[in-house]
Amino acid sequence: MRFRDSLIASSQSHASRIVLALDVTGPTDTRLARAAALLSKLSGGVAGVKVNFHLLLPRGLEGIAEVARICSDNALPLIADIKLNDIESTNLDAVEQLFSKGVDAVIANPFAGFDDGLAKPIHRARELGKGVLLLVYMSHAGAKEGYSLKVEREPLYLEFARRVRDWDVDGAIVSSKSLETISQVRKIIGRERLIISPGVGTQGGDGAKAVKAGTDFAIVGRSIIDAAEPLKTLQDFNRSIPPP
Ligand code: OMP
Repeated sequence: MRFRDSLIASSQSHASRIVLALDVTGPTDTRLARAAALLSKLSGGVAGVKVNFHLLLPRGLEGIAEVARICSDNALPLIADIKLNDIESTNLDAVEQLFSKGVDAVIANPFAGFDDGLAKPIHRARELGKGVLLLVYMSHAGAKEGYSLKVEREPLYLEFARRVRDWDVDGAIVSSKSLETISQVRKIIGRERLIISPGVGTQGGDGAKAVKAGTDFAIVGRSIIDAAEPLKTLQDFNRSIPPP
């Protein structure tokens, strides 16, 4: 089974389109425990989990292995948000380490290119039944300074969307706030690859509108994990963004 199929299956069995960004902050030696406590409350109502440097740095691979164990016990796919963007030998070593500790997919930057950049990590992921997601259009204000740059008279993100299709990775990360971009990317990558959209909630994106435009999954972090009642907030998101 490919990663994209396991995320869809998990989304259906948990009745949710939310990928929970476990971006826990606070003293670094408390973060893993806080992440575990959040997961024990929320795991039944999310499609998947994403970890970023907030958790990757303080406890390294051993910390991630623990998060991966909890995710796997709850049949939740785990994405490592490392925005991979280096030469092939470095990229390959990073994904081998993460995949060996139970991570199911990584986020990579298509700017690195295929030859001697992302080719081997993508092949390795497929061999192992793991996933790669490419950044196609980011959710912060400065995204337009890069992803909208005109190259041969068209914005760069259209080329990045074609890379998602041509490199046959699992999907695209596209801002939930750029509805027109979501529809354009959907047309390029087809139905069989995923669109996963960050920026819902705290950054101002609307998950339901993004889904209407073509998004499959909404990444939500602070709005849920920093809420006074994370479970109730998650349930509200699951009501407002209809599950598949
Ligand atoms: P919240 O803004 O708290 O919901 O968190 C969003 C999460 O998605 C963070 O982990 C970001 O690093 C990540 N993210 C974006 O916010 N924007 C992007 O364009 C891409 C990502 C990402 O790759 O996940």
